[in-house]
Amino acid sequence: LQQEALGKIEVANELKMLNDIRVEYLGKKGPITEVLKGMGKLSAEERPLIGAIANEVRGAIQEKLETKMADVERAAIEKKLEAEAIDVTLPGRPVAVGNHHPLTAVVEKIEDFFLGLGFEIVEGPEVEKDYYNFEALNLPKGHPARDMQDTFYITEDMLLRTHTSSVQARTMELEKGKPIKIICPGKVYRRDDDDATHSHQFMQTEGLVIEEITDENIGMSNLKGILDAFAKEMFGEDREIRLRPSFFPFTEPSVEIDTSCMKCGGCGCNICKGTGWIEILGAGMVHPNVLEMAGYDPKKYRGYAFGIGQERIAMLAYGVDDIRHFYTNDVRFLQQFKQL
Ligand code: FA5
Repeated sequence: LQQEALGKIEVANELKMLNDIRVEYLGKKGPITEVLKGMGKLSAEERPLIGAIANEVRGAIQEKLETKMADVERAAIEKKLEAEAIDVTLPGRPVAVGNHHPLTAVVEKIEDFFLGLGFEIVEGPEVEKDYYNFEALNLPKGHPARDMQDTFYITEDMLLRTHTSSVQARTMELEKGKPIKIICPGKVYRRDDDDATHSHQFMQTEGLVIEEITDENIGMSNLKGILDAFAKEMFGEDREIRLRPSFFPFTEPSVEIDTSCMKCGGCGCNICKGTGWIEILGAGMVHPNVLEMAGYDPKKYRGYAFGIGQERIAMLAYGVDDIRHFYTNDVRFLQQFKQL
């Protein structure tokens, strides 16, 4: 019996086979258990003799089974390790790394420039009260100049802000009578038809400086100087700006500022439509009515404000000829800005 069991164990090469052998020879219904069960029927002389033999056979089978099981398990683990082995000499798969969106890069550049001049950054809500977007900026309900900014209304008194000038109004109300020197970057919304230079959602950076009137009054010359330095910082030393008289109800006088087109230099491109100039911002001296509404005495304070169109700046800085590229998330477009 022992020889037979050991022979079977020898050729078994799977755990299941070994387990079957264990049940067959050592299980409850196996021959050794049978022998041990029948011990009572044996004589007193035979009992220790047969008992010793049965135990020896059981011990031998058990020992052989355990060693073989350990061997089979080890072999299985080795096989698995071999199959799952990692070849550390293989070159790694490249990880796709993203990069800054060109608009983010421009916002950061604009912020850096103005922070360097002592401006602080202030933010305001995109869902805005009609009051801060229009009324506090000298644009009462029904004012015809509201048509200049076609508006997404949410209710009669709530809207998606059409410009970051709303943050001007909020800050002035908050600071009441104190000097202010801030920029406010953020998203704005207008019911404009999308084309190469217009988007229904775009970004602006507002600037507002208010100072007490002294002998060294701040005026249009400060505004021009700061924005000229800004254009040179963004587009290079040879960039020029020009001021065109314009109208905004919240500034007097008002100007629109163009910068010379870096792409075509005036000979004709999609960005400047062949004029050689592209409008980048609106600006002016803060209207006395706006100062007064926010609690500033216009005889004691004056200030200037500007609203920069960020996409236009990015288009000029990176030679992008269609504003819609910024919002379509085409990876081929975005990957061109890896250096930013
Ligand atoms: C304004 O929004 C005024 N709030 C700017 C201002 C601020 C004037 C403070 C005086 C004092 P305007 O509507 O012109 O002005 O817009 C300012 C800039 O935003 C434009 O010069 C242009 O660069 C950009 N812009 C306007 N409309 C769009 C549009 N639909 N898509 C992309 N950029 C736009």
